[in-house]
Amino acid sequence: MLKATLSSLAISGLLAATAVAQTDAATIFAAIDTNADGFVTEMEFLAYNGEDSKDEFPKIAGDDGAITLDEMKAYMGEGQ
Ligand SMILES: [Ca+2]
Repeated sequence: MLKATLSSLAISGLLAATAVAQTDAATIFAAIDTNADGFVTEMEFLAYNGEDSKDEFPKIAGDDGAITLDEMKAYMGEGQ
């Protein structure tokens, strides 16, 4: 139940980010990082964004196979 709720938040957050690039990256990151270890794995990423986002994951994660908050911020244009 909690997972479904967080999923909705993450998806609407990412959609908002795409639309206006103003959404708080940390909020979205926390929602996607379900085990709160500070890394979003491909499994976590796809669980929240769907299989259609499979090509998107390596663009954000780079070569290490996990997305950090800094990578999320950079992707969302909050890299400063
Ligand atoms: Ca994680």
